[in-house]
This record gives sequence, structure tokens and C-alpha cells, in this order.
Amino acid sequence: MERILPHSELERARELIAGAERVVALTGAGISAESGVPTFRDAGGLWRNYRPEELATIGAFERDPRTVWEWYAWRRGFVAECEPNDGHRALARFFLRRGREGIVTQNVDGLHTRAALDAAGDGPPGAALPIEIHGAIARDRCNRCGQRAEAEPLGDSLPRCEACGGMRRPDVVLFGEMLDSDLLARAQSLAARADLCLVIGTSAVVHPAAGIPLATLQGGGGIVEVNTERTELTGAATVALRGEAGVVLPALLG
Ligand code: BV8
Ligand code: ZN
Repeated sequence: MERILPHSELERARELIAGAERVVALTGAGISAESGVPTFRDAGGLWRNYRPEELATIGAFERDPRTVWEWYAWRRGFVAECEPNDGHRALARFFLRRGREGIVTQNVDGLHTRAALDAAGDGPPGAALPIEIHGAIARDRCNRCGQRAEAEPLGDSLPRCEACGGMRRPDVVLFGEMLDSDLLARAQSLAARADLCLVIGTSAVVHPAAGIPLATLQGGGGIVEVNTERTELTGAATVALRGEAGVVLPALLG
């Protein structure tokens, strides 16, 4: 669905960006939708008719680790086939040009990182690398000692930590779990100091992530929202651009 944006709204958003000293972007599942990664809202029923909220929880993992592991193994395989889209690429190029990090993502699909490495070529990707506040699906973490490891194909027995024998789980934050406090503090401090927060492809209902754009508002900055629908944050946005991230971001940031 390619909607032609009202010229004035896009222009207003471009002026806000041009005038902003510090910009931060909070992204959600919507920025990966055009890469073929189902959003949380659309993912219900995709895998054995479960809803993500039922599986991506610490309770489900403790109750039935095998089912949760099989869901993550399926998602890993799915995501490994997906490519960053024009929205990821426009964002990566934008932050590389500005030379200061600013991408905070709720997504665990690793597509921002791949877009950053592609955009940087032989140069340093640093400014375009995302702060992955909900972790990364392609990594494992030990539930006991926290040791991280590259993901391996799921075998008959559930993966164990080489260091301590504890149970390994995908290195993502499940519902009911605390986020990594350093990553969250970095994201919140970037947002609090930002003049502008781009809120891209998120329904803005999951906390504490959804509070990040509010830190920019409290710091006197503004919000530009990019979403195909209205969200909880639309009312607080200085400019709300209705459209697909892969179409809007190149026009907005190009
Ligand atoms: C925490 C990683 C403290 C895993 C994720 C009751 C019990 C326990 C907890 C709670 C509770 N009530 C509230 C809570 C807190 C809970 C929460 O916020 N729940 C919500 C549902 C109310 N939060 C937590 O549990 C967090 N931890 O609070 O710790 C604590 C500790 C113990 C007890 C209490 C509190 C942990 C949250 C992190 C969970 N992990 N992901 C994985 O991915 O497998 S969250 C996951 O869901 C995503 O990462 C993301 O954050 C969220 C989905 O949101 P979106 O990304 O926005 O995606 P969604 O599908 O919703 O929306 C897509 C949007 O894109 C839409 O707006 C759509 O219009 C738009 N769109 C679609 N296509 C496009 C587009 N836009 C642009 N272009 C397009 N093409
Ligand atoms: Zn361990």
C-alpha cells in the first residue's frame, strides 16, 4: 500500500530533522514488515496457532521450554532468510552521515545491524549500529551464568551452557523479564538529550520501550512518527507520517 504523503507533512518533518542537533530513532516490528518479518500483531496464529504473547514470556519458557525453543528456532530460520529493506537502509545511511549513534530497536531480528554493516562498507558502522534493548534472536544466553554464544540448530535435547551446564535460551528479553539496565539507560539518556525522536513501526504499547519517546518530549524535543496506522503515540507526535517505513524513510531521510 503506497500512499502519497501530503507534501506539507513530509516537508515539516524534513525541516524538523534538518534543524535537529541530536536525533534518536525508536523502531518496532513495523520497520521489518516489508522485509517479510511478521509483526507481533500479525504473527498470531502463524506458528501452531499460538499468539506471540503466549510464547515470548518467562512463564511459558519455565513451563514449557521445548515449545518456546521450537518457536524461536522457527523464527530464527525465518528471519535468516529476510533482508534489510529500504527503511533500514535509509536509517543506517542517515546515522552514518551524522556520525552519532541513535538507533534504538525493540526488534530482535538483527536487520538494523545488517543494514549498518552494508551501509558502512569498509568504514566503521558504529553510528548506525542499533541499541537492541530486547536482545537478538540469533544469539543464545545462559539462563544461569549469562554467558552468550552463537545460536546452534536445535537438537533433541535442549541446549546447555558449556561454561556452567545451565539451560541456554535465546538472548532476547521475554515478557515479564527485566531489560538489560545498561542498554536501557543508554537508550533513555540518548532520548532525553535528543531534539527529535523518530518513532518508526511500533504500536508503542510495550513498556519500558514505549516510554523512550516520552523522554524526548520531557526534554523539550519533538516526535516524528512513521506508521501505517494511528498508535498510542500519534497524539503526542509533532508530525505523524502515515505510510510504510520502506517508502517514507527514504523520502524523509534521503
Ligand atoms: C518488564 C523480545 C519489568 C522477544 C519483546 C503483566 C505481567 C508482566 C509484565 C507486564 C504486565 N503488564 C505490563 C507488563 C510489562 C510488559 C508490557 O509492556 N506488556 C504490554 C503487552 C502491556 N513489559 C515487559 O514485560 C517488559 N519487562 O516490564 O520488566 C517487569 C518484570 C516483571 C514483572 C513486571 C514488570 C519486557 C518487554 C519485552 C518483551 N519482549 N520482544 C521477541 O521478540 O521474541 S516485546 C515485542 O513486542 C517486541 O520487541 C516489541 O517491543 C513488542 C511488539 O511491539 P511492536 O514492535 O510495536 O510490534 P507490533 O506488532 O505491536 O506493532 C507493529 C507496528 O508497526 C504497528 O503499529 C503497525 O501499524 C506498524 N506497521 C506495520 N507495518 C508497517 C508499520 N509501520 C510502518 N511501516 C510498515 N510497513
Ligand atoms: Zn552458564
